[in-house]
Amino acid sequence: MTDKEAAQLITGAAKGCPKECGQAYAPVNIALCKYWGKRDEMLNLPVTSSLSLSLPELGATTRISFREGHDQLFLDGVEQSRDSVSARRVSKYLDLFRPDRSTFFHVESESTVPIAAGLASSASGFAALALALNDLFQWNLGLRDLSILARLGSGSAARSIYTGFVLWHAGTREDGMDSFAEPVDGEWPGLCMGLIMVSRREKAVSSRIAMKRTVDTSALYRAWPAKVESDLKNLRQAIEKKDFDLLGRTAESNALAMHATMMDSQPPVLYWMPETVEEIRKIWRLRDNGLPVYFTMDAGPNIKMLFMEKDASLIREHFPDMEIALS
Ligand code: 2P0
Repeated sequence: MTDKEAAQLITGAAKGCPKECGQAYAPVNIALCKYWGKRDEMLNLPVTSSLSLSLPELGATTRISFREGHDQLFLDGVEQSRDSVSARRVSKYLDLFRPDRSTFFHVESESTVPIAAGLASSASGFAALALALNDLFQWNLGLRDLSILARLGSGSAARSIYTGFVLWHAGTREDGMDSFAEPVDGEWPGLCMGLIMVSRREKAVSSRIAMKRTVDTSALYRAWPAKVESDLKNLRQAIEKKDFDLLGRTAESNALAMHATMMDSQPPVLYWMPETVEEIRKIWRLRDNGLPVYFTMDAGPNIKMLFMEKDASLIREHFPDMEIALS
């Protein structure tokens, strides 16, 4: 099945009279058990399930309306040239939803996170775009369908449809209709995530390319599905029992294993910078001294620390530049 057929399967039955402008907000999400590797590249179907935590304060607000001639994309108030990577990627996604070939869109998106700095800006961006399209066309789709539509733009966007803990089911169907995200029950007051920005520069290798290279060339990747299965079990148990050490330990180990598979690829992918290693060693030192703090990392050099609110002031003393993203 193509991505266009998948989109039509979902939106085809939806009736509604388009509005002048659609608008939506979607949060960033940080995976505690990562999505790394696809079983279908066109549909962004993952090899494994994944589990994330949304950061409600960080995200993208997107407005979309109709226009003539060609698509127009503004990111944080700046018009993107039509042949830029971002404009081409958005237009390709909008192709899935054009009622006819002469319908074009004006899209404006404001993000509270730096684009392509390993902070999952494509996840909130495509989730907000899918939700804004639903508003524009007045499809009134359910969240499960919207999660599938968001996935067609970027895999991790499937999870940014929700707040809180979110599980994205890998699914087994070839058409991907069972590969959507759902919220996981479990409020966790006091759970904090702090960001350490090692670099705001755009990464040299996109996660899409790094993921494919890992699947194609890493022998270590063969162990990844079993690792994910066990980590998901532990994370669900940690969320249910509010076992912070189990949550932190599992998330940290999952991120390190993902990076190990990248480093094992040919040619190798290494997102870490010297400061990344310094900060990791600092976190481990603090933990050895009894401070419960863990980290996770995505496809970039930046670090997301996990800790409890009761320890926040101590953590801030050690990491004065930390930005608190969830508390
Ligand atoms: C994640 N990442 O679970 C993992 C961990 C990066 C590291 O999902 O090709 O931008 O658009 O489906 O979603 C980043 O990959 O990739 C990602 P596409 P995406 O958050």
